[in-house]
Amino acid sequence: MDHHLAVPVGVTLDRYIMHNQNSFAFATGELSQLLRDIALAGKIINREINRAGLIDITGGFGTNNVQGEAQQKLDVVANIRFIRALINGGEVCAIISEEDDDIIYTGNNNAKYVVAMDPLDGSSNIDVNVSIGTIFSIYRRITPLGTQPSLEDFMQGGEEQVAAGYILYGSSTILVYTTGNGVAGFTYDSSLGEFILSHQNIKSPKDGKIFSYNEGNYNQYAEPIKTYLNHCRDRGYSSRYIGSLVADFHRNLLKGGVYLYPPTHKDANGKLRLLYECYPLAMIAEQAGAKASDGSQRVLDIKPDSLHQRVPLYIGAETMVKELLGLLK
Ligand code: P6P
Repeated sequence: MDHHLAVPVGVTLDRYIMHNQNSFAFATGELSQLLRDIALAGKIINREINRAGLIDITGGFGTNNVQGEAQQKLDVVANIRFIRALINGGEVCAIISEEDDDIIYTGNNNAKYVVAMDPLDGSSNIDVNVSIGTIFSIYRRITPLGTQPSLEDFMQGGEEQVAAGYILYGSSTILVYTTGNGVAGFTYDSSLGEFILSHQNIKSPKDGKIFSYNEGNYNQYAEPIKTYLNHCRDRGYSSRYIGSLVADFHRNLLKGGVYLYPPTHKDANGKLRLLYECYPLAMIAEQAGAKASDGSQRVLDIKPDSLHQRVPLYIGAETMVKELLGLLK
């Protein structure tokens, strides 16, 4: 049965999760609780973001993250909030985060799940009030319950994700996730403090007329990429690039479009991170009928080899990605 259609829009995330409780992914309730914990952290971050300008936490923190990028205070706040919510929720035994070099052990060694996350992607956009997002990916651990989790729990590959999602803090705040049975979207109603089901079963258009990439990198791209981009221009497609991955991805998911982050001189494997950006968005894309590739294979088929590895990303409408891949062959 397609659970999504059985649950009317307007219900809360909690009710939606309870309705799906009997599906395999939620069988014993821990994943349900984990999703609630993520939603709670999202509500807290949403509040921090909305008042950031008022209590001066938007500026740089003077520290750098593992990527060598200046940490915006909200980066640090978001990372702490998510880690704390996951530790307190008790369902997660280990976490990797864009903001931390090494695995974060929660001490809940009897917990079944591990989480890979980018707590606040696009944080350089905070000071200029551009939409930013949280991206998360959930795996069932493969190390024995009760033992210390390890790297292998995170190196299972994209196909092993049990859930993936993002929270977009934009003109409204929306949580979008999948557990492998389609994609649902929940819009935050701050007057209720609830995420409300607003997008029952997101299906991305098979084709589109929007292409998203950093024009400033154009001259660094391989010829087939340039050829594809010129096809888009010649057809009069709209070039839309917010410079905030979750915002660009979400717009293309709903409207139909393609986002490209090819290799550049600075980032020979592209800029985006496999474990907590590309894998989760690829799972969502495919569940919504779209596609995600690194230019030679499905993103979900890429074998991971390190926590913070980067891969090229071509993600969006099936027809657009297929045409691009045809040129890359
Ligand atoms: P560029 C933000 O730093 C980010 O990780 C994504 O959110 C965004 O899509 C991309 O990098 C923008 O990168 O090189 O175009 O500024």
